[in-house]
Amino acid sequence: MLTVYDAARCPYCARVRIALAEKEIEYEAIEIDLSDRPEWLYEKNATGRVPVIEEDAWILPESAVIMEYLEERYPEPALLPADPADRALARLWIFRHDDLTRPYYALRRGDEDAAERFDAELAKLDAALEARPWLSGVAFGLADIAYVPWVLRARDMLHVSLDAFPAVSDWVDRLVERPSIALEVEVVAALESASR
Ligand SMILES: N[C@@H](CCC(=O)N[C@@H](CS)C(=O)NCC(=O)O)C(=O)O
Repeated sequence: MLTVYDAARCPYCARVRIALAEKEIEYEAIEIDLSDRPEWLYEKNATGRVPVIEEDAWILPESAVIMEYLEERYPEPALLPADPADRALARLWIFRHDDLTRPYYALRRGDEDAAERFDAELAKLDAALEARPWLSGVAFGLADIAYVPWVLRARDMLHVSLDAFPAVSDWVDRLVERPSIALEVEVVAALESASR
């Protein structure tokens, strides 16, 4: 049985939860209180961060690496395109996720220019999603999973409007039809109502 050291509020953990749900892999989730982390978490990940997965005493941190591991260990359904060029482009999105997440965290901190910076990144996503239906290319996949946790949290917790970004709005509408993402929408709604 796979174990996930998890935190509901963590968008990096959301990547792993979504990938596992898409692949219908059973796992045990151990919720970590990030404000009062157990000492033993540092033995599993020297940075003390989540997510971490554990399988038969074998341990792996880092959400992007975990997603790739899950894709190779449990290849069906495929979440990376078959074509090597498309796979590389999906990986490029994942590699550059900081472009979106840095302004997201700036927005959460209330930095002065953060809203403009975040909107500029949404505009980049919008242009990409106008050209192709998914960040992963012609089909849903890991690049979409890598970005959607922050977009949902921005929309539902930071009240960022997606109205000016029709291709992003359409992408989110298509994503939330997937049970794996619908579950994350519920996680985010619970976080939002707990914070009120
Ligand atoms: N690069 C890591 C980032 C994980 C991360 O930053 N997790 C946050 C929660 S969202 C965390 O554990 N924060 C605790 C800390 O930074 O001490 C990944 O992709 O898994």
